[in-house]
Parts: sequence; C-alpha cells; structure tokens
Amino acid sequence: MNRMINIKEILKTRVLVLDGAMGTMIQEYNLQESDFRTNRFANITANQQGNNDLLSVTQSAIIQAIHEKYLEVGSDIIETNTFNANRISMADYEMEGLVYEMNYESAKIARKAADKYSAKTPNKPRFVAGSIGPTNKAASMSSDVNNPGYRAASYDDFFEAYQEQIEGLIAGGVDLLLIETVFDTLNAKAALFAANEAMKKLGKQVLVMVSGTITDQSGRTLSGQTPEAFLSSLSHVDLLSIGFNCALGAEQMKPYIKELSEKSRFNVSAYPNAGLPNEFGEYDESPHEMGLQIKQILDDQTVNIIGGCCGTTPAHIEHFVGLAEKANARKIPSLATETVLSGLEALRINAENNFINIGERTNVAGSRKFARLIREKKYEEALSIARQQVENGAQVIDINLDDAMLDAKSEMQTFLNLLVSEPDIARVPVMIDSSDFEVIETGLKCLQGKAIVNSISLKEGEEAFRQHAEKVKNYGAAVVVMAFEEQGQAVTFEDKIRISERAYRILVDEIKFNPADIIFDVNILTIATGMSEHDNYAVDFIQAVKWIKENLPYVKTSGGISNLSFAFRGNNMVREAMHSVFLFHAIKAGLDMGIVNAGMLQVYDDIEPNLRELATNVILNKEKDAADKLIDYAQQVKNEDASDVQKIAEWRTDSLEERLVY
Ligand code: THG
Repeated sequence: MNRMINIKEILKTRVLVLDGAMGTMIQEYNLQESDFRTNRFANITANQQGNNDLLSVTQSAIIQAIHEKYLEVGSDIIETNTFNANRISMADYEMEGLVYEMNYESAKIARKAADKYSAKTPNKPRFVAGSIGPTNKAASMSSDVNNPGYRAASYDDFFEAYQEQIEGLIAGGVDLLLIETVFDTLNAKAALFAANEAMKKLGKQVLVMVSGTITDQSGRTLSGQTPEAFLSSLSHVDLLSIGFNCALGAEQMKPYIKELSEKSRFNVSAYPNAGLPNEFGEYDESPHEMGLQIKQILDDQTVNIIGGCCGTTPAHIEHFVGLAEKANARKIPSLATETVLSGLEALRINAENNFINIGERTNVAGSRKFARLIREKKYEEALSIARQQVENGAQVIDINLDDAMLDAKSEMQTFLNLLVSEPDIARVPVMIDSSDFEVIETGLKCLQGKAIVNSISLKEGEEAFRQHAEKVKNYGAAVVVMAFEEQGQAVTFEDKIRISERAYRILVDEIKFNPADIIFDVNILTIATGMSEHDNYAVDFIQAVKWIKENLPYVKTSGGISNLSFAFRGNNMVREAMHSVFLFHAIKAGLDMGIVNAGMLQVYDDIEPNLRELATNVILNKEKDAADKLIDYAQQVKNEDASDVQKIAEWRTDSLEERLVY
C-alpha cells in the first residue's frame, strides 16, 4: 500500500523513467535452444528458442542482470519479463501449463532487483510493473478475411488468460500492472476486468497502467480507434497512467501523446521504439537521436512517464534519465466530468452538443423488416439498416434482438461481430438493448468501444440491480436506468423522480458508478389512446427529465421517442409531428438523447401549423379533448392519403404516354 501512495505522490513532482527493451538485451546473450529449455523442458516438442519469457524460469540470472542494468542507469520503473506470458501466446510454445510460474518467477526477479536498488538509493524508490502484452490474437477483429464474424479467441478466453497471468504477477510482488502495446481495446478491457477479479481474489490492490500502440499513419490503432476513442474505452478504471508505446518512434508518437495529455485525467506515459524500423525490421536510433525527440516531448510537458520500447538499451535510458531530471512533469488538467462514449470514434455528450439521435431501426421488435432479415439470417441486409441509420444522422445505434423466435444471445454475438467489421457503422457507439442481462453481457463482450447498456432497473430488486450495475461498470459501459421498481413501472412524475433518485444513490454512493455514465429513462408512454389517465404522460416525462437534470449531478437522460405515438401507428405524418413537438419541449427540459427513427424527424418549424398546435395541445395536455381533435385530424389526413392512393392507382391505368407525362 505504501509504495502505491508513494508513486502517485512522486508523479506529481517529477517525470518517472521506465526501462527499455528486454528483447534487445536478451539477443546480446546469443542464447541457444538448449539455454532456453534446459534439462527441465527437454521433453517439450515445440522449439523454445525465442520464448524469452521462459528465461525467467530457466535463466533467471540473465533476466535479473538485465533488470539491474536498467536500474543502474536510473530507471524508476522496471517491467517484468512477461510480455507474452499468457496461455494464448504460450500455446505456440506448448507452454500453457507454465504461465503462472513464469509470471510469479518474473515478478520475484524484478522485485529482488528493484528492492536492491531502492536500498541503494532510498530517495529514489524503484517500482516493478507487471508487463501484460496484447497476446497474438484480437478480440474484436477477424483473422479470417472470408469470415468477418470469426474470432480466433473470445472475450472469455482473454479474460481467463489474463486473470491467470495477473494472479502470478501479483503473487510474485509487482507494484503495478502495465497492460501494454494494446492494438485492440477489447483485449485490454478483458485485461482490466481480469485485473479487478485477480485483486479481489488475492485481496491485494495494485495500480494499473495502460499503453496502446498506433502503428499506422492514419493515427488509429490496428483495430481502428482514434486516440480519444481509445481513451474513452479504457477510462472506466481509475488508471495510474495511460499512454502509447512501441510503433513508429518518438516523433510519430508526439501528436497522439499531446492529444492524450489534453484529454486524460490520468498520468500520461510514452515509451516509443528507437525510431522507424530499418530494412531488417530493427530499430536503431541512437540514444542521442532518440533523445532529441524525447526532449521535445518532455519540453511540451505532455508526459508523466517516459521510457523506451523496441531497440532501446540502457544507454538510451541513461540519456532519458538525464533529460527527465531536468524536465517538468505534465500537470493533469482539471477536466469537467463528461459523458464520452465511443465506437471507432469518440462521442462527447455535453451541454454544448445538440441532442443525440439513437437509431431505433435495428430492433426486431421495432422494425418488421429488420426482424425478418434476422430471422432469415440475411445479415448483410440487416447491417444495411444499421448503415442507413448512421447515414441518416444516428450518432448511436440501438440494437435489440429479443424475440421469442430467436436465440437472442447468439444473434447478438453474430450481428455485433459483423457490425464491428464495418468501419462506416462501427464508428458510432452501440446501445445494447435487451431485457435479458445475459444478452447484454454477450453484447458487451463483442465491443471494443464504450457502449451503452439498455437497460437495468430496480424491477427485480436492489440485489439484482447492484449485480448488474457492478458488471456493467467492469465491462466499461454506460448504462440506461429505466424507472422501474419492484412494484412496476413509474408512471407519475413523483414515482419517476423517486425511483431515479433511489437508483442514483445506489449507483453513485455504493457502486461508485461514474454519474456521467448513467442515463435515466423515465418511460415515454403512449398518449392519445382515448384513456384519460394517459393524457398527462408526456408532461410527467418532461417534468421528470427537468427535475433529474437539476437534482442528480452529471447524469444524462434519454427515452424511446416513438413509443409516444403508438396510438397513431400507420400515420407517419402525425407520428413525426408528435415526435418533433415532444422533442422541442423535452430537449428544452434537458433531454440529452433519444431513440428515434433517424432521418424521419420533422423540423419543428416545418410542421403544418394546425397539426403542430393539435400535437402541442396533446403533448402538453392543454385541453380535455385535445386527443380527440388530433385523432379527428389524423382520420382526415388518412382519408386524404387514401384518396391520394386512389389517384395514383388511376394514373397507372393510363396509356404509356400519359403515364410518362404523369
Ligand atoms: N426506452 C429504452 N429503450 C427502448 C424503448 C424505450 N427500446 C425500444 C423502444 N422503447 C424504442 N424503439 C422503438 C423502435 C421502433 C418503434 C418504436 C420504438 C416503432 N416501430 C414501428 C411501429 O411499431 O409502428 C414499426 C415500423 C416498422 O415495422 O417498420 O414505432 O422507451 N431505454
């Protein structure tokens, strides 16, 4: 515990230096197959040369000597020799069975080395970070070009592999965990969840650092995320630091580090490779050359932790230590508590942004066409509905596959795995809509971005609510909380705000859920049904939204807009007008987002004035017979529509020439 508080305090005062590459140093020892495997592993069939992580078990003296070289030149933090020590990567070496021991022994070696130097320089304590690499597989990308929905390993595979690795690291005595070289954020999210489980199981807390890698000039991760989307996807955990490593060298990394520096509430780290790779794929920037770039990053004051990745040696690190000693640490900016969601790109939801449209059409209960396509397994066409929503302005897409005729869990997985392979759709965040929490969990295991869970509620009591909320938090999603409780659905203003406040207190006070990640939906119910007890539903909703935004800090509000007008099914003109009038008032009251038919929203000022007034009277419950008047109007429009249809039918009977004229 002491060392944990210590490193946070030290980071406020100076830039800490990570060590350099382990692999580059191991190469210098020219180790042969027999050095790697020793007698202990004589019977393993797979070749072990190159299995560097095995050396912590078979050549511990060499690994310790390398750690000490970096400590000798002034590294504050050294990384354990465990970058590939997980059962997914170790399968290549048939060494899955050795994973725990590799991590445990590696941590012990690094611990011993760090403690030795902490004793030598008591005013400069040294720390051990457990290195957790990305594995050789991707959780959100297909490794089969002909099958975009295929995944070589599942979220659960990653979760289990990481938990095993992390338990070894923690038991071996690391101070920190460093989830590094992240190229697919879903892998990293599984590692974060696993870290939480491992700490709980072992009853020991360690701090967590994350470092991604941007390997192409487009400025995106391999899985397609922008730096801001990457940051948003991993900010649900209180990280010690976030940053970038490896990749194309310090110069290329600079702008991405700057962006993190501006947007991150965590410390920022950078440990690039020694320049661009040469023709042999090696990195050979000298300490001096690389130091020029590192000095610029330090001068910009955009980092709190600096170091080196591939190709960097103790000579590089020695140079960086000298630079870091003279540098001022980045000051963490005071950032407003904001809601930031993501797909491949980030979506900020704040007072300056307009209302957020959530596309409703990828819902088997809300679109007959989508339901049919899913039932017939026409996924390409089903995806085109999602694409159309995004093209029509949806900034989030709601996906619901709950249907008695469907296996919703498997459909959710299939559909999302396909969807995330389409960059024009996957750029927006996903809202996973299901009344079955298992379906929601299945969905969360497919999405690297920061998604929205739709929804949880107090319907089944506080215990289930807590359990669901805790899980959503660990998966790193935002959550829609519906105004339901044990006794049923909130209909009145009083019930809506009472239940919302009750949920808020549990989420924020007990579960420590980020309030900016809570979205209250206090039930948009159908009005103008002919039943007078429904007349005030819209007013109750709008007033409850206003109260929530004034009384429950940082939360957002949402609702399913099309529910409002179910009484006018089949009459899109009236429905659209009702939605626009409703939104006009609800947004003024503070409604942040809504599930809508994107592209089918009328501009308020363009609604035919008579219709607009009738709709307003119904929505704001202004007069007793407002609904009747709107129903009369709708009937009249319908009849006109019908006569239009008649006209259209008539012209079809005309001659070709006349038809063309028409
Ligand atoms: N709150 C939250 N989630 C929700 C809702 C909500 N999810 C579902 C629903 N309500 C929002 N989604 C829709 C989607 C479609 C329609 C209504 C709400 C709709 N569909 C046409 C109809 O039924 O007439 C179907 C048209 C067609 O088949 O093409 O109106 O309130 N959190």
